[in-house]
Amino acid sequence: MTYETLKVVKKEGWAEVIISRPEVLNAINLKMVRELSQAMDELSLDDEVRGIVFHGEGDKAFVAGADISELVERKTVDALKAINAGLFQKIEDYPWPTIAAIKGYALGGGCELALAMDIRLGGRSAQMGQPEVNLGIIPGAGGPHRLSRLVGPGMARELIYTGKIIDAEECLRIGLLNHVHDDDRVVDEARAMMQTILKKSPMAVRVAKVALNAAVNTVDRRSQYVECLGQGMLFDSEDQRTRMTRFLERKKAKDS
Ligand code: CO8
Repeated sequence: MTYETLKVVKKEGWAEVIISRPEVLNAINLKMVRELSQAMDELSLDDEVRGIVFHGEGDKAFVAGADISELVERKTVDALKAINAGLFQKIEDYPWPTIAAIKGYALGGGCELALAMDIRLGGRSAQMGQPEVNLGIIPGAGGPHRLSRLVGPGMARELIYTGKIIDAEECLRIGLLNHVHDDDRVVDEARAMMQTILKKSPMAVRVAKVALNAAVNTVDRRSQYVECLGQGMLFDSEDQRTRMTRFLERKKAKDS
C-alpha cells in the first residue's frame, strides 16, 4: 500500500512508519490522519508485523503538530469528531510494541502522537512541547491525560499552561524521552531496540503490552470526553482564529 503522507516499510518481523510531509515539518493534515489510521489497521492485521518504529522524514522534525493552515478553518463541529484522539487511541491500542525515534520538533499533536507510543527515543536535536495555548486551543488528543501519566501532573500542567518547548536533555530528565542519542544514531537505536524485543517470546511481549496498557490506562475515559468538549468550545472562539491567523500571516510575511 502506498500513501501520500507516509512511508510504510516492512522489515523482517516489524515495520517502519515514516511521517512524510517534510516541507511543513511533517505537520499532520486530514489526509495524514486518514492514511495513518488505515496503515495502523493494516499493520494490526498483518501477522508478519510484531512492532513498529515511527520517525519523521528529514532532520528537522518528527511532527511539528497539526497543520495550522487546516486548523484555522475548523469549527466546533469538526473538533467534536475527535479524529486525532481516535487515531492516537488506535496507536496506543496497537497490539505490539511501538517506538518513536524523535529528531527535531515533536510539538502539539506531534508530541501527542509520540505520547501514544510505548517508548520514545530522542536525538540530541529533539524539542518537545504542547504549544497549543499560543494558538487559543488545548492539546485535545490525549495530551492532558497521557502527559500527566508520563511526567506527572505538575510537570504536565507546567508544559501545557506555558506552552514551552523543552530540549532533549530536559525531556530525558522528566521522563518524556527514555534515552537520548546522537541524531545520526537515533533511528538505528530504535531499530536495535525493536530487534531486541523481537528476539523475545512474541506472545509474552504481546501479553505484556496488554498488561502494561491495563496498568497505565487508569485514566477514566471521561477525561477524553472533557478534552474533546473543551477543544470543541475553543474552536469557536475569535481568539483561536486570531492566533492561528497570526502564525499563518507570519509565514506569508516571511515569503514576501
Ligand atoms: N502547521 C502547518 N505548517 C507548519 C507547521 C504546522 N504545525 N509547523 C511548521 N509549518 C511549516 C511552516 O509554516 C513553514 O512553511 P513555509 O516554508 O511554507 O513557510 C515550514 O513548516 C517550516 O517551518 P518554519 O519556517 O516555521 O521553521 P522554523 O524553524 O522557523 O520554526 C517551528 C519551527 C518553531 C516548529 C515553527 O514552525 C512553529 O512554531 N510551528 C508550529 C508549531 C505548533 O504550534 N504546533 C502545534 C499545532 S496545534 C496542534 O498540533 C493541536 C492539534 C489540535 C487538533 C484539533 C482538531 C480539530
